Amino acid sequence: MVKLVLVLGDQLSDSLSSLKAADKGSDIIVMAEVMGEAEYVKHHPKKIAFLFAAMRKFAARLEKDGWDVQYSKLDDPDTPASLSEVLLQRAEAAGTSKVVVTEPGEWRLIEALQTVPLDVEILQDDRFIASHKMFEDWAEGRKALRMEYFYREMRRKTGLMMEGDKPAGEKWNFDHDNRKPAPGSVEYSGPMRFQTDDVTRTVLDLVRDRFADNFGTVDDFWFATDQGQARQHLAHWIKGGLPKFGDFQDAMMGDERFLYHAIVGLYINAGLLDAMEVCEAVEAAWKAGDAPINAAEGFIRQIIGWREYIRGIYFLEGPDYTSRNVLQHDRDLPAFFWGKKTWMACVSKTVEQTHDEAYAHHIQRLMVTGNFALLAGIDPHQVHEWYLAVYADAYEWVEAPNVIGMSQFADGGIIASKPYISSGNYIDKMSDYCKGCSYKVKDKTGPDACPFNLLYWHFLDRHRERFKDNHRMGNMYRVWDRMDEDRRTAVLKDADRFLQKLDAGDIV
Ligand code: FAD
Ligand code: DLZ
Ligand code: SF4
Repeated sequence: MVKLVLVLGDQLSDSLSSLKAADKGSDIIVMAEVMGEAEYVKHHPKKIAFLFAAMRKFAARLEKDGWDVQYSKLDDPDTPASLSEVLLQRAEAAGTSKVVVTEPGEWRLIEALQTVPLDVEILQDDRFIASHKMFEDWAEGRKALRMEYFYREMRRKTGLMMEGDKPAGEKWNFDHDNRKPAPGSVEYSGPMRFQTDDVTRTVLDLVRDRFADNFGTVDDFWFATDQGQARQHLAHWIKGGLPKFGDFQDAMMGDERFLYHAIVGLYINAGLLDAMEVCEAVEAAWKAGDAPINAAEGFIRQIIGWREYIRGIYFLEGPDYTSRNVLQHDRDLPAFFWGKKTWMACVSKTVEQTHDEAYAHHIQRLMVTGNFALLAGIDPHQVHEWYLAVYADAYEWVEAPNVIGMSQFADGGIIASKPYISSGNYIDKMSDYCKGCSYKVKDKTGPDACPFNLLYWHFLDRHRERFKDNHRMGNMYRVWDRMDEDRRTAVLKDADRFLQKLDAGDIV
């Protein structure tokens, strides 16, 4: 019987398991742009445009390679609203009930495909290095699922930067060298920017027309939209950005949105770049003496360590993960996350760049917007939906553990052994934001005090019962307890006043 092979927007890889299982002579590739996928959260217009353009180009290439591709465009009048309906429509037309698909990266879609009244076979996504089975075996019986140990297994499994059974340079982790604050200037020209071609131009018009109300813009669109371009970008970054990637990985600068970051997450996650291909290219640069060991190891750890570990957690923890909220935070997401005014320069800059680029780097996501949401007690589900919508690299398998787990501690500490919180001090040390801020980072109380300073202690005070015995937080509580009582009272009062203003919708 003829099979329909459903290829999703983030499955644009030649090596996809569903394509490998298909017969070019008889099977039909189904791809579709549908409102259901574009609207389950209000995705950033650049993310939608990137995916639609990349999907159209991938479909054209498959067709050129001899596949029968049935592609539904969003503005075709007979395109249904959901992927399930597309499958039913295509199945009826082809007189078949058999569907093959590589496992989607969101429980929502897995469940939808499992309940569509067709014979749907879901294959493993073997673009990832660790299978579900490997991760489950690794996790089995462990008290704590710490990434560092998983990463070592992955180094052994891939052989990346290994000398026999020992790590290159005799250390697994060179992070000690990777914590430099914002540099005076950046020597890398940033990600490769691509001219819009005909396919992309048509998609940009469509997205401008249909998604005008979504947060973000398609103006100044520069993303790669096919494998060839993504590879050009990768080579450009390895030459210009990788050598200093490690040093300034945690730094933040108001006028340097990309610093030395790779900007490859969106390409790998959509399938335009392969994770091992990227790591091997980085390893080769290090071997050739073109990148220091702290940069190469640090980067490879992000991909074979963090990225794989995060996916493992998503599938291990199951579909209820995104509704976890152990800290019982219930404040609404403030309007400044959607671009309304805030006096906090760090937040304002991070949101502005997110609006323009559908991108912010890890420390901006974790220690600015994420840190604020956690300290202020924002409902983690709303935080999760925001991150899922606004970043071009966001799909639930990778976004949810990073937000619910790493950033908001809403899973109770599966990923993070303590909450990622900081006062303004950390932001001041790592960035140049505070210089241009209406608040004073050195002020610990009073009308000009940096809100991160106030909320930091407020968070620790209100969650004392949960965290007081956490050995990594003992120092924080000791500092708080040593402060004189008047000072503590003033901090908590000022923090309450700030939160009241936030709740009232005042500009803060
Ligand atoms: P670089 O800084 O150059 O890092 C290289 C690559 O390593 C990334 O492209 C990515 O593939 C991988 N990587 C690094 N850290 C992680 C991580 N924690 N989890 C998974 N992969 C990682 N990453 C996403 O791909 N999608 C998301 O939706 C996403 N949401 C995040 C939300 C929060 C709150 C936080 C703290 C992190 C999130 N991350 C997410 C991880 C990380 O911030 C992005 O992968 C990274 O910023 C992408 O930019 P880059 O390609 O320039 O990365
Ligand atoms: C994110 C996204 C968007 C915006 N649109 C589509 C689409 O129209 N068609 C499609 O096949 N995929 C789209 N995607 C990606 C899917 O949402 C993604 O495959 C799932 O969330 C699983 O990761
Ligand atoms: Fe952010 Fe506080 Fe610095 Fe302002 S002073 S930029 S709010 S950390």
